[in-house]
Amino acid sequence: MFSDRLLQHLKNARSVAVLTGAGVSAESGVPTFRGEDGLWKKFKPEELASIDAFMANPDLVWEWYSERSRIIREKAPNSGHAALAEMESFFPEFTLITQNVDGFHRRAGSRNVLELHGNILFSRCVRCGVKSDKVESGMDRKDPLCACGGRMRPDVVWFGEPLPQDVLKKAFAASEICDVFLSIGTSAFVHPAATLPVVAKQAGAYVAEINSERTVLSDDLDETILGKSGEMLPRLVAELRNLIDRT
Ligand code: BJW
Ligand code: ZN
Repeated sequence: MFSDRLLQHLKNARSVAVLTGAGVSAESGVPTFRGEDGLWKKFKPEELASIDAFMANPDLVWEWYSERSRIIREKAPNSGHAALAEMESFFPEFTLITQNVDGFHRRAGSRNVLELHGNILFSRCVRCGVKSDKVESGMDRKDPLCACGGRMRPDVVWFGEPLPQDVLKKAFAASEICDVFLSIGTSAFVHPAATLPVVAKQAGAYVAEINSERTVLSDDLDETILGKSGEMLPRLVAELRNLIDRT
């Protein structure tokens, strides 16, 4: 199932970095973006997930985000999230970098989490930048306003927008110094997130991918483990626990 190389690298690792994507939450019932049942099959990113779309039709964009945040509130983290939360305790340094906006990693108990693309359960003012967790106001009033009069928008990162710089800096730093890097449940299409496994590899880390299918990065990584993260991650954690207990 897992190569001896991966297990030995993990056993000896001091620092581990993990990048997760929508695939990790798929088994919780949260749709992914790409692929047959992906969100982008039904909705065009430029019509709903861009600042231009938002400014042109905030009601429509809020409707979409309110519905998605409602689904996320109703769903729960799965066994893959739980396994990653447990894995954090195995290593002196463990950084969980996620592209996901659902907040599931923290809900599952992970502590050192870097959210690259924001969090759908929060909103922020386009004018003064103040944040709010009252995303529900997006449902009560479709175009909620900040106290300063600016428009509140979902606190996520749309295409063409910069990622939060402090978070991105920490993600690059963790990727550069880690001994093992795991890329899990991401198509690796979106940058700069997809650059992180490459940065880790170039810096000498052992880089493995766990995904339902091969990705654009697979050929450049040390190994790809094909399977569902909700099944593979608990198995990997169980094997690691055994290895660590035996030493
Ligand atoms: C399973 C599974 C199971 C299923 N188990 N696996 C370099 C090269 C080319 C382009 C660029 C570049 N640098 C920047 C760009 C432009 C752009 C970009 O990357 N474009 C490419 C798509 C071509 N990037 C940006 O615009 C970024 N901003 C930026 O770079 O700013 C620069 C700047 C600086 C200064 C000033 C101004 C600008 C921003 C990117 C923002 C991405 N936002 C979104 C939406 C978030 C909000 C929302 O939720 O609505 O983030 S897009 C969407 O894609 C979302 C995701 O986080 C992201 C990644 O998707 P992910 O997670 O990989 O999901 P999927 O669906 O693609 O893949 C799931 C995978 O899981 C699949 O492989 C399945 O097989 C697998 N799977 N079930 C395991 N159970
Ligand atoms: Zn404001």
